[in-house]
Amino acid sequence: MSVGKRGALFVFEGCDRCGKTTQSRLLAEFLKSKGIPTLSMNFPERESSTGQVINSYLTNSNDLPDEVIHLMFSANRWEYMNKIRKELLAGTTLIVDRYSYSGVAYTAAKGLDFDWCYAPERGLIKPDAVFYLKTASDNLLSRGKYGEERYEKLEFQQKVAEVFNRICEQESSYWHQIDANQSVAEIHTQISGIAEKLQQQVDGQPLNKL
Ligand code: T5A
Ligand code: NA
Repeated sequence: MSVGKRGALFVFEGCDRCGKTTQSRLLAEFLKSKGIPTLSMNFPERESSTGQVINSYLTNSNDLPDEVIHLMFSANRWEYMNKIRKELLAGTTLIVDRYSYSGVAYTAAKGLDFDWCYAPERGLIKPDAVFYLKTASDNLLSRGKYGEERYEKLEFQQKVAEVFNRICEQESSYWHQIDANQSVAEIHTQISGIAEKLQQQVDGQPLNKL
């Protein structure tokens, strides 16, 4: 399938508090200021039918088997795949705060099999770049106490980070490891430089699948 002008799919990943939301917003503003049509999204998307179940799980108001919530997170992404494809092919660049890799990292950190965790993500649209905001988890404690949500505990975050590191090595062709300890401005400068360059390269390139 040949495509004309299409948008880029940029994803932010990392542990809780690493600065994804801050950097997603800055990158979106930057690209818009360059005249590039840009849309921001985040996963989990808590508004949809699966999103409401996920939200009550994360806020500890309902319990589900690990396998079930894993598949819910994945289904939540599948719910938005047609929209994502449509936007990209219409020339809109998407900036997505968390994606399949969070799905894999948070469930594998519980001890479930890595390949099993990846399986339901296969077939989703592959990002053009993943910006991995990396830092030792205890550095993030200085950003205020973790909140009340289910996964916001240091020991668990350290396990999550190990899985992210593994994925980063495995997917090194399009993962960009960024030192999350730098200032907000330094991180933004680094990411916007990479994104601007890649943005010019995606034209005419087909969408790939995970
Ligand atoms: N999850 C998610 C799964 O288990 N499976 C899945 O498939 C998916 C998609 C919800 C949870 O769901 C899990 C992972 C999560 O535990 P969420 O709704 O995306 O995920 O919520 P979070 O991503 O956890 O939001 P965070 O609280 O982690 O924050 P961000 O977006 O990483 O960080 P941000 O930008 O809000 O910054 C946090 C704080 O640090 C400061 C900011 O001002 C803010 O106070 N800050 C910095 N301070 C110093 N230096 C910097 N460079 C800074 N950058 C930001
Ligand atoms: Na959080």
